[in-house]
This record gives sequence, C-alpha cells and structure tokens, in this order.
Amino acid sequence: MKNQLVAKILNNIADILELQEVPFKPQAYRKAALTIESLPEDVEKIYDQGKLEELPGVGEHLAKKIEEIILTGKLKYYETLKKEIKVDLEELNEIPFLGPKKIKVLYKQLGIKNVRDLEKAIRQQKLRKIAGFGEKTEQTLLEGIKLFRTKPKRFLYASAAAVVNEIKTEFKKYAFVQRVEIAGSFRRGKETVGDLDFLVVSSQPKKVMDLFTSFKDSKVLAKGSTKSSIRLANNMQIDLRVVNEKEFGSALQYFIGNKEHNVELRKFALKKGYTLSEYGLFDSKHKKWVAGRSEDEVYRKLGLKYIEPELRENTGEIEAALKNKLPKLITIKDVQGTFHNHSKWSDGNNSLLEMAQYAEEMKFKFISFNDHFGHMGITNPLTEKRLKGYLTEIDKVQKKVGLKVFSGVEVDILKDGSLPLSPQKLKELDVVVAAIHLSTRMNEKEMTARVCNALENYPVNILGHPTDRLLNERNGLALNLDQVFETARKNKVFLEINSSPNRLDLSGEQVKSALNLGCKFVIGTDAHDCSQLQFYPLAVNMARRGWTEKKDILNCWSLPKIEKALQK
Ligand code: DGT
Ligand code: CA
Ligand code: CA
Repeated sequence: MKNQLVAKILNNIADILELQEVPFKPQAYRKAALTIESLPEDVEKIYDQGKLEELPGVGEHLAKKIEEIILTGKLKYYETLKKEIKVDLEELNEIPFLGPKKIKVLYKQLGIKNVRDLEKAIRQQKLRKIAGFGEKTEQTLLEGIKLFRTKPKRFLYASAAAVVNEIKTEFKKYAFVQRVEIAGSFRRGKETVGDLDFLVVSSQPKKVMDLFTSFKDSKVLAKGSTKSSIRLANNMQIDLRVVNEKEFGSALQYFIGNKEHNVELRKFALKKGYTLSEYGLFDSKHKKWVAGRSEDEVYRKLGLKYIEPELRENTGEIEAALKNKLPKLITIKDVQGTFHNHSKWSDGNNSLLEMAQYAEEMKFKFISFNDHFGHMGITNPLTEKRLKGYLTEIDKVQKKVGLKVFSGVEVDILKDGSLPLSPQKLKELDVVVAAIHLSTRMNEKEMTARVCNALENYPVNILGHPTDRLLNERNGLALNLDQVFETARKNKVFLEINSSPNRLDLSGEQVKSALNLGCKFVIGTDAHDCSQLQFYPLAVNMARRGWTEKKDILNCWSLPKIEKALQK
C-alpha cells in the first residue's frame, strides 16, 4: 500500500518547485498527489493493470515517476531536488500557516532552515521586521510550533479507507478466513482514526496470524496466537484479533466501541442481570452464555434496538434504543445529488459539462455549481463581468445532460459580514453558498456577528464549511456555533456538511447540536475535479454521526421540494 508515500513525495516535490519559483509544475504535482491520496484502492493495483495514466492529473511523465516510487520506494528526482535546497521543507511545512512561499521568505531573509531556527528567530523577535510578518504572525507561528510538537498522530478516514479495503480484499481470498470486519473508530465513521482494529473469524488462527504479520511493507509490533499488531510504512498501526463464531458479535460490539459506550452498555447489562464482555453476554447468576453470535442478538437480548456504530459515542443512544427513539439514519443511497462544486470557471480542473456528465454517470439526479465569486486569494474567481458567461454556459450544459443543473456561486463572507454581490444579483442564482475564506483570525464575538450578518441580510442558501477547520492542521474559526445555528434556522439557511477529506465540516458532533436546534443540512462535495464528486460518502458519515434522517438533509429530498426550499 504505497498511496500515502506516493502522495507525500509528489506533494513535497510541488513544495520544492514552488520554492524554486518554477511555474505550473507545482500545481500538476499537487493535483496528482490529491488524486492518489484519496484513491479508494491501492495505487499499486492500478499500476499493475497499466492504468496509472487514466487517473485524473496523471500523464505519461508523472506515471513514470509514480512507477519508480512503487518499484523502489524512492524517487531519484526528488532526492536530487532535496539536495538542491538547503531547507527542511518537509518539517517546516508541518507548521500550520507556513507554506512554501513564506518558508522561502524566511530562508532568504533570516536563513531559517528548520523548525528550531524558526523558534529561535521568533524568540529573538526577528520575524516582525520582515514585510508581511507581524507580531501577530510570530504569535501564530509559536502556537503552530507547539501544536506540531504535541500533535497526536491521527490519520484521515479517507486515507485509512484504502488500507481497510485492501486488507479486507486480501483476507477474503483465503478459505480459512470465514469473516473479516473492521471495528474501532473507523467503523464508527470518525473523521480521523488513531489506529485500525480488525476482527476475523477463523478456525485456523495461526494461519491468520502468519498472513497478517507478513502483510507487505509492514513491521510486526506483536505476534500472538490470536492477536497481532503491525505498523505500516506510513506509521499507521493495525490491530487484528481472531475469534470464534460464537463470540463474534460480542467481540465486534466490544471493538467497535467507543469505550464510553461499552462502559455504559455493561452497566446497563448488569442492571438487567447479565454480564457483558467481548466473549459474550452471560446470565450473571448461572454464568450461562445467552448471546454473542451477532451484535444484533446482543442488543436484542438486552431489550434494546440495534444501535448503528456511528451513534455509539455515549451521547444518549442507549436510552434512545431503550425507548425505541433511535433515528432512521440516512444512507449513501439516499443522497440524490450534490451541492457546492467548482469548475474551470474558477479554481476547478474540469469543465462544467465534464462535471455534470460525471455526476450523471454516478446516477445523481442533480448537481449544483458554485464557483468562487469575489477576491479570495485564488487565481481565477468569478467577477460580475464573467458571471453572465458562466450562467449562459450552465444553461447550455443543462440542455446536454439528463440531470438537473443548479446555478450558483460560493461567495466570500467579507470582514464586515457583507457579501461582494448584491442581494438582487444573488437572487438570480439557484443556490448561494456563503463561506469564510479570508481574515480568519477574529475574536468569537466579531466572527459570530460577521457570519450571522451575512445570513440575515443576504439570500444565502448554504453556509459553506461553517467552521473552516482543516483536520490535523487548524482548529475551526472562533465562533459561537449555537448562535450561528440559531440564525441559520431562522433564516432558512442550510448548514453544509462538506465532504473534502481534510475538512468534514460540520463534524458529526456539531451536526447533532445543530439538529437539536432544528437546523437542516446539505451535503456539499466541494469538488474541484470530477473524481472528487465521489467524496460524498465521507459527509454521509458525519451526517450519520449527527443522528440525521432523510428529512434533515436536502440532498435526499425530491427535486420539486429542493427547488421550493431554495427559493429566497
Ligand atoms: P482510535 O483508534 O483512537 O481512533 O479510537 P478507537 O475507538 O478505535 O480505540 P482503540 O483502537 O483504542 O480501541 C478499539 C475499541 O476497543 C474501542 O473503541 C473500545 C474498545 N476498548 C478499548 N479499550 C477499552 C477499555 O478499556 N474498556 C472498554 N470497555 N472498551 C475498550
Ligand atoms: Ca482504533
Ligand atoms: Ca486499537
């Protein structure tokens, strides 16, 4: 499994080329890196099938480089580039708010080569003397260094998914494996996972242990008769345990967790006269086994409805199961279309037609285009002048495809909470996504007022990536979320659940609190490329973790109902 490695090397090359001011090439490397990082399957498999060049953003040239990484684990071109520059880009890049451009300035002006140099320079108050860096930047970077040093290593769900698929596929090839299931935080659909937990049913545990511990490119951390752990090249740890069929359900229940849910469930079992462990549900008095083959059986014997893994966070799910008040969670199949997509009209990589046709192939019933409008630090935003041409092309695309095409923009919420397009002009569009992109360092009171002002005074349909968090990189904006949710509800603004693998914004927990305040949601793919339309199941995870049903998510409604709900 070399997806992570390939993506990392390509990304690092992009950074170096950017530092060297090479035009265009960095974007090409970055695009290919993103494609490979979020691939649902093993890049080696695609290579074996000779299909590397079919991946979006991968041409002959890049395919050769990817081949070299797959075959040797390294890339000569990258090693040469690294020697050319004297800066530890990989390390400095880990610091939030630092990108290749800033790193370059710091190197040229202050000779900063690594995080240690950076910290020293900040302590000596040297950064504030450089144009574009102030006292505030020093503070921000110092916080970033702290975060970098203490950051727990968690993996994005999307990058773990490729590993999960691969292990499942591999294990299913063998007759001595009766079942293989993923448990832990991954099974609960969490946006990041600490490690992966597998459960296997087999009557030949030794064979399973041998198979697992010889998994390619991995290091064996522990090998037992029914339990082993390995570490992959990218540092991801995988635990695997073999159980027999009779205890499979109770073991799965235990390993899906989370821990707090398990603790509560055991307490609940005790009250009912049972003892629950990973080995089964037992009658407390006679120590007799009563259930454990399936999870369903365990919950049922306890007098509870089956609880979906995404709900098992000990936030009231056991009580709801007891009272038969669990939500009927939305599923991937319920999602009829997608909002918030970009094309070449702003910073996307595909044309409107290509995106719409791809969505149609995915059996979507609608797609909403929301190219960036306004100045927001991207190269090619829509302007009032270009808006007409954009809308004309959307009309043309609508005539060529069989799914509904909504017109719209993603407009930046300015510092004062105004939008750079008048309410009248916005009303001419089907779907208005408003989001914050710039001036992100405001205090909670100002930031909350900024967002609420936009929702109250403009015909906004969707609040895009409401918290603006980036997983493993930065926390969300300073916002009083309850106040934002309340304002969204009052103004009939849908809250986005953004599907980008490193956003997943809102989170499941936030969806749940917004739902309790009566809010409604949309799933937005924020696709900048056809293939990114396939990210929507990641948002479905958040929606499920947020207890939502079909009625709560606009993407699941009928087209006439959607159109009505979008009228402003
Ligand atoms: P992660 O890996 O940090 O993303 O989170 P999990 O939930 O996958 O946690 P992990 O891998 O440490 O353990 C997997 C499951 O095993 C966990 O969700 C619940 C169960 N488990 C682990 N430790 C305990 C424990 O001390 N008590 C109980 N009742 N269950 C536990
Ligand atoms: Ca885990
Ligand atoms: Ca674990």
